[in-house]
Amino acid sequence: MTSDLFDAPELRQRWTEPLGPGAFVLRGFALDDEAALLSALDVVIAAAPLRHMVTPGGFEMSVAMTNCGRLGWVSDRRGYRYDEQDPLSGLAWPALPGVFLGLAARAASAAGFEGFQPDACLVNQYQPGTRLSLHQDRNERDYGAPIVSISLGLPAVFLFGGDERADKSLRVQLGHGDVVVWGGASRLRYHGVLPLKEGEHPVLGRRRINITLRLAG
Ligand code: MD6
Ligand code: FE
Repeated sequence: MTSDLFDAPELRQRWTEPLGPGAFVLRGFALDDEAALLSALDVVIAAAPLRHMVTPGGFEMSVAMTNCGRLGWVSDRRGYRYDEQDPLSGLAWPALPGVFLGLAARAASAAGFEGFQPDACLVNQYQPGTRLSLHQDRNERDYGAPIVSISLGLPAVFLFGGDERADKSLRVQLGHGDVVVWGGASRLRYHGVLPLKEGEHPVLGRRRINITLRLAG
């Protein structure tokens, strides 16, 4: 078998790995939607370009971000929050693509969360060297809804910690097409991403894209 054939999405395996209570990695879950996800992503980024936001402490984030959906996650000197407007344009964020919504609902359901209807979608772009420091996701209104996170492009090591910053972290490799669903008792666990290793992905090139879907408002 040639390596090309072996790498074909239809021949890659799908399986589920539990990460913790209410948290799962669905390996390869996004592969069937690869083409539609990538073209929807292009539409979103054309309307709301990726940009490096500034933390409340005044540091430029190494992750480049944009959003789609009714609410977008933003950071600036005033703090972190969800906003209905893109601060770059003053306009509403681009619509949440149907392919994102459908995949998010199916992934949530596969993890036991029925009827997931996100209103916020954050797109993160990592280049080699980019990292995301340990944090909790706590700007959402209702912690009862899960978060669905889609990884595309270069692989990354995701750190899945505990409820306290100092707790030991699990290291989870996330690759192209992997989906993490995370809610319930794991919803407020600390997490982050180690500096992305140098590499070239056959579809996305020298980068990793992570798409997180949430019910924020
Ligand atoms: C990332 N993800 O994988 C960053 N947060 O690029 C997150 O910060 C994240 O993947 C909450 C739930 C799932 C996530
Ligand atoms: Fe997060």
